[in-house]
Amino acid sequence: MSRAVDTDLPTDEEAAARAVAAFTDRFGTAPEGVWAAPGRVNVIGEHTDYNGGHVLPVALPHTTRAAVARRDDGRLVLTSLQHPDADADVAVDDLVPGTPGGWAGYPAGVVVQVRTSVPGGLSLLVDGDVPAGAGLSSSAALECAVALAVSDLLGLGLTPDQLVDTARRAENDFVGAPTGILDQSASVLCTAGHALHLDTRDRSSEQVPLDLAAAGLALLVVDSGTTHDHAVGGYGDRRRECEEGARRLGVEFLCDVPDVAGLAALDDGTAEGALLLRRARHVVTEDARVAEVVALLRAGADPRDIGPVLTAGHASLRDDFEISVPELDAVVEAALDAGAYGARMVGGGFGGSAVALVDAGAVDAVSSAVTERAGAPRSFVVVPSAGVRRLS
Ligand code: GAF
Repeated sequence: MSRAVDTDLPTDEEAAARAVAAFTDRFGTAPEGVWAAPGRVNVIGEHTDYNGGHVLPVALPHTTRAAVARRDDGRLVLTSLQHPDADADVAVDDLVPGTPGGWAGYPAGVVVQVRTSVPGGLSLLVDGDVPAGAGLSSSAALECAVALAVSDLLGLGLTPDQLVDTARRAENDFVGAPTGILDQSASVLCTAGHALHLDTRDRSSEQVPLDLAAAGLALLVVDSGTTHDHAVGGYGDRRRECEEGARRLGVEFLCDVPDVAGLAALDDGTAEGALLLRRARHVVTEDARVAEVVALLRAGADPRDIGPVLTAGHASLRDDFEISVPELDAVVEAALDAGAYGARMVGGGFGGSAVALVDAGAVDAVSSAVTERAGAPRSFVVVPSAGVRRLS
């Protein structure tokens, strides 16, 4: 049976001490500080963030930590406790998109943007517990921890929106994944006990209280065990399809279209028109689902009522956006059959995780069901947690 709660997550103090010890062991001196940023899970609002729409993520209790110190030899030396055989050591002046690659590309993509401020270079040790490749934003957590680290250490004073943009550019321009701002915004802006209601067009946001435990509920995250990679594959295809749909409709973003009826012009009798209509229908209905969930939560409704909206979101991602996989569909079905009020895949798609809204007393039963029926290796209850921060 999979473990339903990650009881082995370190406290911030424990995480900082472990990073300081590992950094000192590796580099022979203590770091100048340790910074942490969380992964995220999105309650609702997938693939709306590059379509001028809304999202509603919560930060995970799982974080990525960066222990950092300045150097004087002009090099960027990167080491990770999770990738012990993949250190990177490169002159700051030699950083170019794609080099270094792999996990080191994410911190390097942040550092390259501030390289005129770090002529001496940096030593950076990474530690963390955000599951990688599980659709829970381990890459954004790494980028955001490093973005706040360089901002603090180099006295850059980046605002929260500037941290988000710095982290996002690392992903888009250095790693080459054409993502929106959902993940980095969640990692920077989320607060404990709340979901972040973000308008990705004007960047206005609202902290929506989310105390599921008080209602006897739990939000269970289920890692399907299938991994994804947004730098390759279908994510970029979906983004291009959405942009083409908006172009044909004469709008800047698909979320400018108020309802599904406004998409009718996409259906021009061709297979491509029908495909663009399905993609756009997901985006427009998903943005409406964010509004529906936020309205229910604001009105103090029974949070069980958001369950069917989550399940409708899964059907839309599966049938219209076509980014689910059989493993995720199986997790959702198993969770619903085991009594979940709602369930859906989360994140960019083509693998990763799902969420299920369940009675607190049913967490073990639903965890067992998704493991036994869908082969999901891991599930845990999310407590909405804090965003990026300095630990020491
Ligand atoms: C990935 C991307 F990084 C986000 O920007 C967002 O588009 C998400 O997929 C889908 O909602 O996590």
